[in-house]
Amino acid sequence: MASLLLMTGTGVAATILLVLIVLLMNRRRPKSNVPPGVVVLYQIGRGNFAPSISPFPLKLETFLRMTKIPYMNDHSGKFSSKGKTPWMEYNGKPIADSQFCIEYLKKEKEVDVNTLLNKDEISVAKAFQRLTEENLYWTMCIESFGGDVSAVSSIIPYTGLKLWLTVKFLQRVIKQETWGQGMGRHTPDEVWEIAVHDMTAISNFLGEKKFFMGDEPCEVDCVLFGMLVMIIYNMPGSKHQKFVTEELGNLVSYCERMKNKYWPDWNEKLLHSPTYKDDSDQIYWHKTENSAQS
Ligand SMILES: N[C@@H](CCC(=O)N[C@@H](CS)C(=O)NCC(=O)O)C(=O)O
Repeated sequence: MASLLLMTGTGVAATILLVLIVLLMNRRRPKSNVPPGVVVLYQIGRGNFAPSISPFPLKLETFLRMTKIPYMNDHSGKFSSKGKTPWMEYNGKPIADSQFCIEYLKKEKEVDVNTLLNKDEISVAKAFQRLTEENLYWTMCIESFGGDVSAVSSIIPYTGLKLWLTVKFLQRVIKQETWGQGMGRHTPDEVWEIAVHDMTAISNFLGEKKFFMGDEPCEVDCVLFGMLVMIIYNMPGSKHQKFVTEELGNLVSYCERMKNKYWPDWNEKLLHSPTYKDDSDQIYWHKTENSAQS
C-alpha cells in the first residue's frame, strides 16, 4: 500500500514538473534582437497546403504584406495571453488578436489601406468581416471537427500520437466553443444552410469585381482571403470546399488574384513543397542583409 502511494505520488510530482517545464519553455518573453519597428508575428507554423492552417495568422500576415510593414515570424507555436493564435509583439509590447494587431499597427505605422472607401463601404466591409469571422468560421469548425476528422487530420502537420492528441484536444475545445457561440446547437442541416447563405453572400457581393470592395485590395480582403484559403486548401473533401470550387468560382479566382499579389513565395511556405524554406526570424521588407524580400 505504502509503495503504491509512493509510486502515485512520484507520478503526480513528475507530471506537475513536466507541465511546469512546458509552461516555462512556452513563457511569453519578448523576443530578443528584434530591430525597432519590426513586428514579430507569433503563429503556429506553416501548413502542408497553405502558409497557415488557421485563417487568422494568414489574415494578419497578408495585412503585413499589403502594408509592407517590416515583420518576422515566430513559428514556435506560443499562444497569446488570451489563449489564441495569432498575436504579435511590437517594440516589445505584446498584442493579442489579429484585428487588435491590425488596429494597433494602423495607428502606430499610420497606414490605411481603406483610403478609397467611403463610410458606407467601410461599414459594409466591417459587416462582411463579422459574417466571415464570427459566423462562417464556426460552420467551418463544425464541418472540420464535428464528425469525421480524417480530412482535418490530413492538414495538421503532425504525425502519430501528437496528431491524435491534437485532434482530440481540438475536437473538445471546438465542441465547447461552438456550443457557447450557439452554432453548435443547430442540426447539421441547419449549420450547412447558414454556411451556404454566408458563402453565397460573399460570392454575390464580390461578383465580377477584382477585389472585394473594388479594383484595389483593402483591409477586408485580408480577412476574406485568410478564410477562403482555409476552405479551398485546408478543408479537403468538405461540403464547404465542394460548394466553393463547384458553385462559387469567382471566390476561387479571387483567391488566386490575392495569392499572386501578396504571396508570390506561396510554394516556399508549404511544408510539403520541395522548395519549402523555414522563414523563422527572417525579416521581411526591412532593408537589411538578411531580408527575405526587399
Ligand atoms: N479573434 C481572434 C480569433 C483567433 C482564433 O480563434 N484562433 C484559433 C485558431 S483558428 C485559436 O487560437 N483557437 C484556440 C482556442 O480557441 O482555444 C483573432 O482574430 O485573432
